Amino acid sequence: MGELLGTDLYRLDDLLTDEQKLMRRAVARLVDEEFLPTVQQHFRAGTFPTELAPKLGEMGLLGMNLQGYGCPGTDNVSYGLAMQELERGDSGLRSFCSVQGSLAMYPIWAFGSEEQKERWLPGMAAGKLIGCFGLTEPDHGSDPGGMKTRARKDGDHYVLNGTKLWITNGTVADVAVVWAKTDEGGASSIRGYLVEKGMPGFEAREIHGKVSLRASVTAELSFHDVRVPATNVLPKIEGLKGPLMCLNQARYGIAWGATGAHRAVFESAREYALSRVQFGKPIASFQLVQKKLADIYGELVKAQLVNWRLGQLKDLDQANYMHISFAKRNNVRVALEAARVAREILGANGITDDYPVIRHMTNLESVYTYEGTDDIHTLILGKELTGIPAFG
Ligand code: TGC
Ligand code: FAD
Repeated sequence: MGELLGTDLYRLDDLLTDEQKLMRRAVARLVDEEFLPTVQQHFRAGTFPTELAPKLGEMGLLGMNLQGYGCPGTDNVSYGLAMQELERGDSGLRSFCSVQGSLAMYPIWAFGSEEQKERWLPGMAAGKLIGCFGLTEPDHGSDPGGMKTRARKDGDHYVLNGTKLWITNGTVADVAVVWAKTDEGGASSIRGYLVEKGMPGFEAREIHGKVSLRASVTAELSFHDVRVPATNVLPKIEGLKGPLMCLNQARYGIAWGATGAHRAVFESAREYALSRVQFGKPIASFQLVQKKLADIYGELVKAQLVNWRLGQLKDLDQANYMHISFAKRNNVRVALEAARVAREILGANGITDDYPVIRHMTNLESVYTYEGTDDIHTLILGKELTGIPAFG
């Protein structure tokens, strides 16, 4: 897992198959040759290179671990390795793929009708159609069960009203998977609705002013009496469990992705420490700097091992949401700390986007919050360890 580093001290790559290593190399090449040369420009402009979507599709990176309907159906370690490489580029790139594959394609794949799957999945896998996922609302983030968005049955349609906030890919999406309660109320009445671009009453507005995850589209979605045909309701799921099952898929990808950002800041700090001379020596020769590098690297190896075991469990269908919370919480936390320390090693250069470190650092602040905040994952673990839910 550390092949590109040239410092795979723990020989983690021995845990991978040749096929997994080849796939990782192909994704690394895409990131190095087609994404990294433009990331600074996109980060500054607050844009995402949507034109990369067909290329991501061609490489099988959209809905990668799903079977059929044009999806490659890879094992979960391969999926994780790909997310790691993408986030070595930028969290925005991994986010794009996570939302498309795990939050928009997965619910259609797992809970959709045959007609819905045929209609959406092949185009989404190819990157020709884009999806987004609307769960969070202005007044309900960590507690999505309290959502206010409502769907009222009216003949063979549902009439949707409400607002979803912080929606990745919101303004570029052809289809939004929107979670809403039916007018009967109660948690079990939460259903998923496929809201299509252009449906009257549906609007997506981009959110500006982000200082984090700038190379990613984030939007507010509003629904004013949007008439959604009953055939666009996901038939095979009801209740909060539906969106939470999608989050498990995406959180798994984030646990791997965070180690990509972690590796990028480690490599940048190591290279800088070896070339920056102060007091007549490279700063890498000072004990305090070596300690910082050793700490960053040690946590990286541990996070990668957690991911590898998690991937194994997931392939055996034995990973539950507690395992995924453990990995998301640990790996994002240590990546963020690594980015802060790496920033310190770069001195004043650490605050410019000419180096990748502060871009990753600010991105990781979003990753720390989305897909369940660090606090929420702590409480999920706490509940597992004590049997006592402490959410409310
Ligand atoms: P609670 O009563 O505990 O659970 C309701 C039902 O769901 C089941 N369940 C899960 N099932 C599958 N996976 C999980 N992770 C599950 N967690 C719970 C549970 O067993 C129960 O089932 P049943 O059959 O008994 O009904 O629900 P609660 O209301 O107390 O909430 C629990 C809590 C706080 C853990 C949950 O709501 C939560 O995870 N909150 C965080 C919200 C969140 O993560 N939002 C993310 C939005 S999407 C996003 O951020 C995308 S970023 C995209 C990007 O750019 O990468
Ligand atoms: P809140 O829930 O209001 O939390 C505020 C603070 O209170 C946090 O520190 C939290 O940990 C703490 N807190 C809350 N409850 C508890 C508790 N019980 N105990 C202790 N502390 C608590 N959502 C989507 O649906 N789709 C998307 O595509 C999407 N993309 C996103 C992209 C970005 C860049 C960002 C930043 C967010 C995105 N989100 C998306 C929303 C994200 O999932 C939420 O921001 C997240 O779930 C937290 O909700 P909140 O921001 O409302 O914070």
